[in-house]
Amino acid sequence: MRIAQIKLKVISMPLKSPFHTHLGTVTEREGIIVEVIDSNGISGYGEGVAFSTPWYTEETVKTSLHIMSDVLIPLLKKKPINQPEDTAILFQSIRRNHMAKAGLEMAVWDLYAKRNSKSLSAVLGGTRGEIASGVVVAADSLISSLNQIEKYLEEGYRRFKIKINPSQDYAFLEGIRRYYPELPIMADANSSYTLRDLDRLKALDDFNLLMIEQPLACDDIIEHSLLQKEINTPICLDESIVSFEDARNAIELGSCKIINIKAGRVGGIYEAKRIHDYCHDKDIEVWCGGMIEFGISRAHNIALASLPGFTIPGDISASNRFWEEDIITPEVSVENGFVTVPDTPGIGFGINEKRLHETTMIEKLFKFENK
Ligand code: OSB
Ligand code: MG
Repeated sequence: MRIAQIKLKVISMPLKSPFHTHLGTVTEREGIIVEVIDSNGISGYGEGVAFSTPWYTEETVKTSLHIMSDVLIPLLKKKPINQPEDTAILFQSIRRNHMAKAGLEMAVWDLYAKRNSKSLSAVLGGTRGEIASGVVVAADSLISSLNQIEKYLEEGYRRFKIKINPSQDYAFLEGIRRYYPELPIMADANSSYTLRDLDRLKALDDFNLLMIEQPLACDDIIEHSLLQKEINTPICLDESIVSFEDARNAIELGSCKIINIKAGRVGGIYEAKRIHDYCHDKDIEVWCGGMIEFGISRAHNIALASLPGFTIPGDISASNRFWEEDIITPEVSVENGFVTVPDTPGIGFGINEKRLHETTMIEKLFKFENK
C-alpha cells in the first residue's frame, strides 16, 4: 500500500438535543475526519473520536490533531504499510493517545478493504448481515426519558441504555419500570459511584437490568471485582478497558461479565479485534459501544459488530439519533430494530461532501514523498 496523501478535517456539528451525563452535557460535537489516499487515488476514511474536552478520556480534539499531525503521520511517512495490522504495530512505539491512533488506523483498514474490493466486514471476518440496534437515553428528567423511550421504541430499537448516577438512579429506574416492566434496559453510570455506594448499587438488582456499565472509576479494576461479587446485575466495563491487557486483567480478576468494545477507545480495529477474540475464547459477551459518532465511525462500528462475538445489541443507532444531517451517504438507518451490514467495498458508505464541507472548521493536508 503506498500512501500518497492524508487529509485531516476538524468538523463541528450541533446535536439534535443535549446529551446529559453526570460528567457534563454535550450539545456540540467536534471530530476529526481522516482521509488516507493511496497512489491510485483510492481513499480510506476514519474518524478521530476525542471530545472537545477530556471528560470521557484524557484526549481532546486538539491533542489528537497534534498527535496525528506531529507524531503519527510522520511515522507513517517513514515506514511502508503492507497490511492494516502494520499500522497498529507501528503506533505501539507511541504511548496511549488511542483515539488519535484509531482515527488513522481505521482509515487504513477502509483503504485496504477498498483496494481489495471487499467489505470491511468481510476483511475482519464478520459473520452477520445485520446488527441488532440499541439506543442511549441521556435525558435529565424522568418525563423526558419516558418520551425518548416511547419515540425510540416506535423507531424499532431493541435495547435501551439509561444514563444513571447517585442522584438519579433508584426512583428514576423505578419510574421507567412502572411504564415498561419488560423492556430490555441497561444502565450506564459513567464512573459516578464508589464502593461506599454499595447499598445503592445492590438495590438496583430490583430492576432486572441487562447490565450496569462502568459503575466505578476507570482505574477501579479491583473494586469492580469486589462489587461484582456483591451484586447480581452483570457489570460491563467501558472506560476501564483501553487495551487488550486491561480486558485480560478485568476478566481474570472477575471485574466484569461483559465488555463494551469501542475501537476508538482502544486504539483501533486491530486492538478491538484482539479483545473480541480473547473474550470470545473466554465466553465473555461483548457489544459495540458508541461515542456520539459521525457516520464514518458509525460505519466502522457496524463492520466490527458483524464479528461473531458481538452477541448483545450495542450503541449502534441511526445517524438521525444525533444528527440533522450526517456526513455519509446513505445515512445509517434502523429498520425493524436492525442495521444492515454493507457488502460493498470498505466501510460501504460514501461521503456527503456538501455536509462535510459545511461542517469543516480546520483542514490539513500531508503529502507523502513518492519514492
Ligand atoms: O459512556 O458509553 C458512554 C457517549 C460518549 C462518550 C461515552 C459514552 C457515550 C454514550 C453514547 O453512552 C452512546 C452512543 O453514541 O450512542
Ligand atoms: Mg459508557
